[in-house]
Amino acid sequence: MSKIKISILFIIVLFSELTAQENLIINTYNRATKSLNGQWNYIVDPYENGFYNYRYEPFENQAEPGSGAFFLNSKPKDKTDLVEYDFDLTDSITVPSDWNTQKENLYYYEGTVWYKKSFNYVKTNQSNRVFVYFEAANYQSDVYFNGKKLGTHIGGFTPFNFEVTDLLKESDNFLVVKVDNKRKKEAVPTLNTDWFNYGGITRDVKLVETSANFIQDYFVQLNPANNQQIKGFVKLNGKEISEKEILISIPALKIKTKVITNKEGVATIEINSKKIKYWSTSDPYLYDVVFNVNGNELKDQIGFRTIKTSGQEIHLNDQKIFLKGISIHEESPIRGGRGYSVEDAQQLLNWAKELGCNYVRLAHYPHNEHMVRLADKMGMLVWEENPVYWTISWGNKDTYKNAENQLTEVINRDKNRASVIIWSMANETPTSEARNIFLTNLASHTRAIDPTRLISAALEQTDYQGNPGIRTIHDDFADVVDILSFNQYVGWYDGLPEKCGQISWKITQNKPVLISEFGAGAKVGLHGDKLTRWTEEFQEDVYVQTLKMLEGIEQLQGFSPWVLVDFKSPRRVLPKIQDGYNRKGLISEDGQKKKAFFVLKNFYDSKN
Ligand code: GCB
Repeated sequence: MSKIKISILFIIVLFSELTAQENLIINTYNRATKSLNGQWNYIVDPYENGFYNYRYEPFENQAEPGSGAFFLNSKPKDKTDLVEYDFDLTDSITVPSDWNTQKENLYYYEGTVWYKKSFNYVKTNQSNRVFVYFEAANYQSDVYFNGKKLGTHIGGFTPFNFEVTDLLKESDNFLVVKVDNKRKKEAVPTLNTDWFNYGGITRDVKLVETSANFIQDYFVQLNPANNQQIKGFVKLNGKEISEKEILISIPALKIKTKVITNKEGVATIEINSKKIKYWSTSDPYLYDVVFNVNGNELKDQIGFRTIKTSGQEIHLNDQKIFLKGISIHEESPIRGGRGYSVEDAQQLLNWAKELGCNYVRLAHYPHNEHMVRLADKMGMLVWEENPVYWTISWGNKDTYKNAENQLTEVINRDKNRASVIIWSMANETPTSEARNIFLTNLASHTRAIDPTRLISAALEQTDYQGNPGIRTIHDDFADVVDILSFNQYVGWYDGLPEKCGQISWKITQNKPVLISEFGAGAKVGLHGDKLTRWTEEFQEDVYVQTLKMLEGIEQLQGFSPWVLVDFKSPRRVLPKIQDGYNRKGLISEDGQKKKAFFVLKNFYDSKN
């Protein structure tokens, strides 16, 4: 066995015990919930004074934390008592939303902000259980409820929940969250990215009320090996979960079936039907799937399709498909800042549709659940991406664990969405043995938990045998992926647009090729000749030349140019042109379409 194989094995064994948040409740959209969105009190705490005492020991580790601990939401007991903070006298901030675009003085703030929400809550049934569920908060969240620590979550783009049943009162509950968006070298992503590090509780927060034993999770997808079989599992959470009967029905298929749980509360599902109408981009048909346990019902809207590669082709429902895509960052096209609402998702996907897309790359981190649910309804195929970007600390085992955890959380959340066809492990990561092991382990983990989708990563291209006129993909991870994707910027970072005409491609892997990025920057409304940087004409020419160049790649099965809309990035400082924005959008941040938009639209509209 080679050295690399031994170390891969070692890492697999080492990490097999480290799992993601095991109790993630999926499909909160169709459950009994109470929103905790709205106004929250907040304290900006750059010194983390509310977390550490003056000896720099966390208050939460002290037997008597004292009234300085912010999670206690302390109030003076009498007029002599010293308490140096008061959540209820502070300013308020809207949840969901980043703090940077809500509060002018927090625009570039990276650090800790404490959030507090007080509320009353009466359960509909005494025996029910209650969980607090966060769709996302960036980056680390320490969550406390009625003065007790519930737990910590790491990662800015995936959901997490904690049970509060035993701490919940009918009135005067207080939920305190310490959110810290400090960038760290060993984090995922790391210190260096080309996007804005929005901080805060950026997505919805809700209470989820469930029965004592409830359906926490399920996986219901078409069997990739048999398109007349719906396959997966359903999992209960509670004290009495073994040997339980769960009814599954799909009324439109006249299916009613029973499964029985094992000791872990899990039952496998295998439902055969010859009448399944397949979900597709032209007919995104979703079935109501209904689970029933002890009279408690949970519904979802699920599409059934297969996605596979065959040699150098991508097949949706056994038919070849060309992916007409665009890359998207999750910024609100309506108000700026981190996107969070259904309307934000709607606007972004409507633009993609107008561009003629059947596919979107959701870069560079998991987007809101609204996005993929909407994509399901609109028939838009989706690439979802883990924020393993550029120079991750490949040799650090906690970094690996963190990356695997974030990936597991998005897979858990979206594994029933027909639109999602690709899990992307990483973006533009420099090759090395440690990186290859890291990404290979992520890929094996992904295949183990979701065998129904394809794996990819945005790789980089290089000169073929030292010849800059011929480009190739020379990367060991290319052997692991199902779809060979890479970013390339000939005409922008790499010569001028005419250079596209001088490049040929020699791709040796027998796999479908999906170009994950190409593009050029342009300031909307800036016009000139096509050799003048930042003009719409320059960007337009890069698109014209690139599209011609890509015709020379035999295995090409689609692309997702960079990027739908101009987005904020602190790296982009050129006055009067960038002003803090990456200008490679086909649409400006205020919604104006640039000339290149129409070049791509014409290409997509004329392509089957
Ligand atoms: C890339 C990165 C993307 C950047 C883009 C650019 O290759 O993947 O995150 O924003 O280039 O504009 O340079």
